[in-house]
Parts: sequence; C-alpha cells; structure tokens
Amino acid sequence: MRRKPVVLITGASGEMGHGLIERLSERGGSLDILALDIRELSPELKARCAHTLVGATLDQFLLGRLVSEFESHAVFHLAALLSTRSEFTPETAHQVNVGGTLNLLKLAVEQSRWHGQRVKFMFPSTIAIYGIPDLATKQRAGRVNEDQFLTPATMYGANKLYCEHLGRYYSRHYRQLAVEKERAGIDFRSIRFPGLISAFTVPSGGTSDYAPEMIHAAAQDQPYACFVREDARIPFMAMPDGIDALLRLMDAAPEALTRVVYNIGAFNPSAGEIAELTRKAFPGAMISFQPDLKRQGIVDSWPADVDDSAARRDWGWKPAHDLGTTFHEYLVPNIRQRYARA
Ligand code: AKB
Repeated sequence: MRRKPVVLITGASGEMGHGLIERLSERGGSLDILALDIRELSPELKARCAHTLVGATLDQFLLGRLVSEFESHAVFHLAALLSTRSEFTPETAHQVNVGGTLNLLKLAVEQSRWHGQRVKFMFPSTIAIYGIPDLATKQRAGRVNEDQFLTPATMYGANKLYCEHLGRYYSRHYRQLAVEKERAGIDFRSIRFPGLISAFTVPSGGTSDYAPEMIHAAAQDQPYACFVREDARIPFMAMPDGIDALLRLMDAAPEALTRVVYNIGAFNPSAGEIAELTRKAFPGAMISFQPDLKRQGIVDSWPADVDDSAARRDWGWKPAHDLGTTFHEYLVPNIRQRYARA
C-alpha cells in the first residue's frame, strides 16, 4: 500500500499559509497539499487542499500518524509564534518555534529515508534575527547583509536564527559519524522575510503588524493608534511577493545556491510614509502615533533595509511590487472589496 505523496504545509491557516495554498493549488503539480494547523482551515482554503489535519507540530502522536498515511516530498514549515506574542510567552515560543521545527526536520529526514529522495524543506526566517544595538548604528548600517548583526533581541528572533542553523545541520551534517551517510536527506532553504502586508488576512502577534493594522483599520473607518514612532523604518513587502520568493527559491537548482539563508527586500517606508499613503487611499483615516516604547525598541533593533543581492544573483529574486504598486494595485483595491462585502 503506497502512502499518498504530498507537500506538507504547517501553519497553513496563517497569513503566509493562505497565500501559499492559493498559489500552490493554482500551480498544480504532482504533489497533493497536506495542510496542518492548530486551527481548522476556512472552507475556502480547505477546498484547495487534498488533505487537512488539525493539530500542533509538537504532537508526536499526530506526526506519527501523518508519517503512516502520507509520503512528504516537500515541507513548508510556516507554524510559528511571532515576535510580540513570543515576548509574552518566551518559553512557549521556544517550544513551538524550535521544538516544532526540530520535529518537522526529523520527520523530513525520516521521509527521505523511506522514499529515497531529498525532501525540500522551506523555512521562513525573519529580519527579527538581526539585533542592531542603537539607532545611530541602525542609521549607519543601512542595507544589512546576511552575515551582519546576528544578535537578535527577541525570543522569536533567537528561535529563528537557531532554526536556520538546525536546518543547515540537518541538510549538510546530520548523523555525520554514522557508518552509512544519509542517501537522500533534506534540502533546507530559508528566506529572512521583512514585514509582510496582506490584503486578505489581518496579522496576529507580530511587531511589524503596525503597517497592515493601520491600513485595514482605515479601510473600516476605524481609528488606529500606531505603536511605533513616525520615523520608525524597517523593510516591508507585499504578501504575494513573499510567496513568489518562497516558490522561486524552492524551484532554484541546487548548484545555483551559494547560501542556505537569504535576505529579500522590496521597500522600506517609515511608519509616517505608510500613514500618508493610507490617508491618501482612505481619506479621513483616523491615524495617530502613540509609541509603545518596548515594542518600538524591538523595531529599532531591526535593520532599516536589507541587502538582497545574493538572492537576486543566485535565484533571480525581484519583487513585482514597489511601495506604490503595493498600495495602488494590490492593497487598496482588494481591501476595499474585502470590507465592502463585509
Ligand atoms: C513579526 O513582526 O514578528 C514578523 C516578522 C517581521 O518576522 N512579521
């Protein structure tokens, strides 16, 4: 009896999961989608998946059942507690973000043993792995490359940085003292995502959430008190570009890749610039700035911009949306439609 060959997506019901399932289901391909999340998927998302499971990546029994029924050939491990939420429960965040990732890496390497092919393991890392000590240094640093300021100031950033190293270990050094080398093993590939802005989902638990929160509030004529200063500046990207980047990196030929972990960038507006564009798109938007100094401190530790030349060179990364088209072609029309229907 052959198990069903699938691409496994954890955190499937999350912001990135929504976009990825839509794109993967449209793309088709030989692998069915197996979606795993602690929450039930929406009916629309479920309709795009061949199989859905409700459960946690920490549930060893569930993962064991998954292995008995499905043959995973690729994994998108999206399940995570984001930066702000992780600060309220740092130990739980460690268990979910690191323990969950370890479980999935172990599952992937076992799967590759069963079917004898390398399992592509796609891992979303984050700009939160960077830790810049102060604003003067942030200003001087400008576009930060992948090998700078690797001193995260949050549990989430520490978790993600460690998981990058875990992925590299499983990909290149796993069981290196065993008599028999892993025949197939896993092919771990990771992107350090900037703040992602979606027109179709509202963020939860991130510190870069002020951008999407502001825009979605304005579209609903709700007042929004922004928790960072007007001059706060970090890199952002339209969600569709983030999904495209994941798929493009997955499709890249192994020999083209000079790194396991890549930066990608698109635009890096200040919070004030985002507010200005939001007021233009939604006249009368009630936006105020009431910085939460603690959350502001996290944003100040993240780079103002990233150097993504390695991704552009190795696998042809190029964002489809700049700040203007993100607002005028992606966010505003879709968000207007979303709330008009509501
Ligand atoms: C967060 O704010 O925690 C995330 C991220 C930048 O990784 N959106």
